[in-house]
Amino acid sequence: RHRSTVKIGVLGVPFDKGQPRVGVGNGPKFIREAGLINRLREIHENIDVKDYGDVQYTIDNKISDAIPNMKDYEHMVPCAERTSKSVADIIRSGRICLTLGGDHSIGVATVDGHIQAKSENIALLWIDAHADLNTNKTSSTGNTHGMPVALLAKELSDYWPYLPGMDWQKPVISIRNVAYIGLRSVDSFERLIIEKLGITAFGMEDIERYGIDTILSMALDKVDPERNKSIHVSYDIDSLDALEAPSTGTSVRGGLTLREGIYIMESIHRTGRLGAMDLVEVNPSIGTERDVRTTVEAAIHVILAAFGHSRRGLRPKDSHELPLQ
Ligand code: 4U7
Ligand code: MN
Ligand code: MN
Ligand code: MN
Repeated sequence: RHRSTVKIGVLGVPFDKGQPRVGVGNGPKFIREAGLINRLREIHENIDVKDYGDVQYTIDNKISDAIPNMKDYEHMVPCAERTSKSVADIIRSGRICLTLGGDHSIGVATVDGHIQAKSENIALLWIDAHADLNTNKTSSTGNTHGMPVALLAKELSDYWPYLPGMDWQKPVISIRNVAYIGLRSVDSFERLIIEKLGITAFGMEDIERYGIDTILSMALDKVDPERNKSIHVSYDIDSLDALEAPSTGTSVRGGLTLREGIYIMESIHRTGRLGAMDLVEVNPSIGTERDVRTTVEAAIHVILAAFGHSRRGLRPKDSHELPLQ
């Protein structure tokens, strides 16, 4: 009985220009400093982790102020292009790509990179309090961390103006391959789009009614009915209740418990088909020192579950050496 090797590539994207609050760019640093890499290696003996460091980008002056109501677009574009390339390279090298954000605008890039590497056969689980489904026309904030799913969805491409510098971002995903879990703060235009396109969306009231295990199989039945796709989990820490993850920019009460949040990733791990995971929106500049620790630890628990950490404990390597009769 041997565990199969789990190969992981960790990528930091210290990007904070998709939303107004400083600090979210330090998410990767705080998560690493809490010992992420070694704690991944401790999951079991067949874990192979490589840290690829942080994505660097230089701002593109040619496209400044190009798009109305998309703040700091000239930052988002080059960062996304670099991130997509790195994610694709990591997945092509045979590793599951774990991307640490940064704000959720980087989700455009990570999902794009995954699609590039796996030639489109992916299912996307968007674990979030929010739908991140605004276009520049519907957004009330102009913050691009509320737009990544709208940028990715084929069905919404007609609602966007031409996006200079984003020509690399294709093919995009069909919204039929996307499922939301954890929604509880959806803007009215987002709701309209969800209903009009029949997007698979499970809010907190659905989790209340059916339980997280049933919700997960319902979600996979929709986006991965043959159970053969590479799964991308884009995990916004604000999907967790504000008590579990206080240090985040757009926290909403009444969210997932940490137990539900961990269970989601344990289940996805058991499919054996996790291809990439993003853990975004941890902002160490929000809240007290204790809030930050709570939030970072929640993020780490969710990540460890994704790569096979078992709450039952590890079996000993040599059970015949047990000091028991
Ligand atoms: B996050 C919001 F208006 N919908 O578009 C917007 F409420 O990545 C919030 O999920 C977006 O944290 C939240 O700005 C983006 C707002
Ligand atoms: Mn989000
Ligand atoms: Mn969110
Ligand atoms: Mn947020």
